[in-house]
Amino acid sequence: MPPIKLTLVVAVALIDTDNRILLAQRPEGKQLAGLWEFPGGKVEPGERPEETLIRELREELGIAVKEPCLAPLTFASYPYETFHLLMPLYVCRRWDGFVQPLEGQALKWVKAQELRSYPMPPADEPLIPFLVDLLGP
Ligand code: 9L3
Ligand code: MG
Repeated sequence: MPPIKLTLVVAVALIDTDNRILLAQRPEGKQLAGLWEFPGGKVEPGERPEETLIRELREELGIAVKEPCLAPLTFASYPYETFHLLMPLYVCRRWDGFVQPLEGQALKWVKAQELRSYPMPPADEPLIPFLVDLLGP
């Protein structure tokens, strides 16, 4: 068996004051285009996952997160053909600035129980019950 290439990606459930969660649609031309995901991205060499989260949210959404929750709520794990994705899901309720689609991506704020209606990457889907548990219906 060849060694598994592990790819570490971080994702965040941004939660607003109405307990809605932000979903971002993956843009045309990217892998998994059109699917709705928890925002985030790949951990670059030398970064700690929390630093990746802060960078990705600045680049993709124009917001400054001060304190992502200290420990991830849970982890996604998904075996793609060419790599195995490991993805902690952080929860964040406080940030500075206004959420903007800086990469042209569509954005939607959705209640936990509505998450199921949005087609998601296979790694993201198993995270939904954890958010329903955290936030209630
Ligand atoms: N991915 C899956 N769910 C997510 C995120 C942020 C990312 N919530 C997957 C899609 C790609 C890989 O992780 O296969 C890297 O993401 P990106 O750098 O293309 O956003
Ligand atoms: Mg990304």
